[in-house]
Amino acid sequence: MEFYSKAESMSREELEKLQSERLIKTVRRVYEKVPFYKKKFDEAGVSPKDIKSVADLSKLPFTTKQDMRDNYPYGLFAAPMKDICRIHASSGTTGKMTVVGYTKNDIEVWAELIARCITMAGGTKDDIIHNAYGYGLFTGGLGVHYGAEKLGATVIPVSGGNSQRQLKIMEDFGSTMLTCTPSYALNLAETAKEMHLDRSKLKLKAGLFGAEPWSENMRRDIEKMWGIDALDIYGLSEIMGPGVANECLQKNGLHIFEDHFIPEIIDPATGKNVPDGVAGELVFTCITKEGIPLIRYRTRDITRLLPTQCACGRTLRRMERLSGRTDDMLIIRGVNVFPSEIEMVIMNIEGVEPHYQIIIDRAEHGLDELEVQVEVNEKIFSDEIKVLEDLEKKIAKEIFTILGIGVKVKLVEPKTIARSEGKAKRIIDKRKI
Ligand code: DLL
Repeated sequence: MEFYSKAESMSREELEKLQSERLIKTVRRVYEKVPFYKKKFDEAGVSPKDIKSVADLSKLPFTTKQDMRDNYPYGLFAAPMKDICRIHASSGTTGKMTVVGYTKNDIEVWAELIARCITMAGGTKDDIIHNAYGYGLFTGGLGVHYGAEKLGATVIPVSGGNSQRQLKIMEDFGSTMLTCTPSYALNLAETAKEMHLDRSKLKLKAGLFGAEPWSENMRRDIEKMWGIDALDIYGLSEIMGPGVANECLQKNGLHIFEDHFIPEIIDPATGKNVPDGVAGELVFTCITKEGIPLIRYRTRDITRLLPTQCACGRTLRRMERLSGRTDDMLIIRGVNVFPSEIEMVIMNIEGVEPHYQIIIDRAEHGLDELEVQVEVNEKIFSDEIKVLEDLEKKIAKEIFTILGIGVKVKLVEPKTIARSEGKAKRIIDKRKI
């Protein structure tokens, strides 16, 4: 089978050799060019000479989000500003923005990675890519844009928002692939339904959805609503943007572009590496970046590396769909839960719409309480109170059986929960801590 890059089917030995060469170069580069890394390595008692292969990776100290904040805006750049041709930043709900810079070569590599993602989803230069990720400081829009062009496909830089217009464009311009957040894909599908859009007029065949957590059940809903293959695309600004890992049509985990980023999974509490197959915090080391090559960056994302080979023939290791972020994990009366697990449960229940919100509050007795607000369809909502109450109980019972936590469930009218055009806000934390 032909892949976009020969790196996708390299033997483990070949790949590790390439990774080692690139790692050695990057470590030398950051040590020489970024005072922060020189200091950090010196303090950890490690010198670039100690890094001879990927096996030495764990000798290096971690980089954290706090390090990025402390060196805001350009302190971790390893290239002079005259060589930086683009800046992106993630807004960050807490604290300062995280700022990243790209050299011309970084942009070129990034475009190639996105071209590889699109190819994994079955896309070719014949595709018309409807790119509804936001354009701007967010990496989604421009990241996907350059990759689609690199592949030779046609890109429609529609960005987020104005759903009715999006659908008109999709129909008139013959879009074949949709790229946006999974929550916006649902939002668009809902608008299409309201507009009585005839789906047979659309040419859409696949979508690359990411930038926020979603579940297998959400995939099922999106695929059904659109009649397409819905694939998961992962990335983060600090490491590159979209295109750090992507699902192939096997839909069984995301292939990590290991020729550019070395993944590790660590126990977030101890910082120790865990074996493949065990869940923990995902850590990446950039080995080809010039602008801001981060070493052992703690993403705070939780996943595991899948130990088996993928049936598609790619040898790049896969990570499981993210289960959440360390900072999104809710601890409800001692039980750890991720919002995506709640999503998985509620979206398996008949009559429930894929729109929900989790509200955390601290009750008078001092314990945290969780309320799950879920939209139901018109038919159920207009039913008798008793039917609604029974459904609330059923959902709460299901959450208790599967996740072991007691929550309050509130069914709400169709369209009450705010629709997103980018990343959905699933959690509202009312606790005043
Ligand atoms: O969200 C980059 C991106 C754009 C990825 C478009 C995919 C598509 P940031 O704004 O820096 O970058 O946010 C990164 O979003 O650490 C994850 O917590 C989350 N995230 C990204 N992709 C996924 C995904 C972009 N496929 C943060 N599944 C990451 C779950 C995701 N969470």
